Amino acid sequence: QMRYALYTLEKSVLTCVSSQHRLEDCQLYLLASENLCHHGSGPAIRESLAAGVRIVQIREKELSDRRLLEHGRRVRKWTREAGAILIMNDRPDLAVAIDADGVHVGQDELPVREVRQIVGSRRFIGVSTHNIEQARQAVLDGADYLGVGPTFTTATKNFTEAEYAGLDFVKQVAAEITLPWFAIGGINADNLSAVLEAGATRVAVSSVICNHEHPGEMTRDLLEQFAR
Ligand code: 3NM
Repeated sequence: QMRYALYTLEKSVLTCVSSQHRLEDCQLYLLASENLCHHGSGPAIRESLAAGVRIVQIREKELSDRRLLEHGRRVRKWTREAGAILIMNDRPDLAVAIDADGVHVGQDELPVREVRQIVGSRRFIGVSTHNIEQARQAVLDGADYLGVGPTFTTATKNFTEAEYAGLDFVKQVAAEITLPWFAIGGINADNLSAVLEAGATRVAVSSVICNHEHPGEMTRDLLEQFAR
């Protein structure tokens, strides 16, 4: 019995360590929204997975629950086949229903503690942060990764003047936060190098890939910049 207890403990520690590594290794995070995509979010997701994206977020604010469930199950299949992490925006219940790897919440959504009760300890919880105090708090709350932004102005999400963060916030986070984090907001092929120079090692993008005529090409463009 003792040996069994040790075995299951070891197995859960190993699972935990290896899935954390999977997250750390991701450089480019795609947030996919149907209404941003030229040819629908399905093709954008599949093309970017084929081009090397290893983490995808379903970010749909307008689909009915039933449609979101169906869409989520399709994306779960594609991400699993590609060995990629799948995150559900804003909906811990649907993250569990489609067996996503995690859920992402903003500052006005459910706090990490409540989300953890729904999704359990094995799923990732990501938190959007817009200043260093929020970033520190998310770490204390037990988030698994952070969104850090908005780095540049973006039309994808509405921000107040006070929430605008910029490259200075990226630099602050780079200097003190050890949890995996993704710079986000208005990042494209032209400004990515400035974000990496500011200390980011991972970025999250939406429109630059979704809105591109050839999402796979833009994905490769961005990933090549990391390689350099
Ligand atoms: N969250 P794009 S910025 C969804 O700063 C989102 O927390 C942000 O889309 C944050 O790459 C953002 O098209 C929009 O600018 C990201």
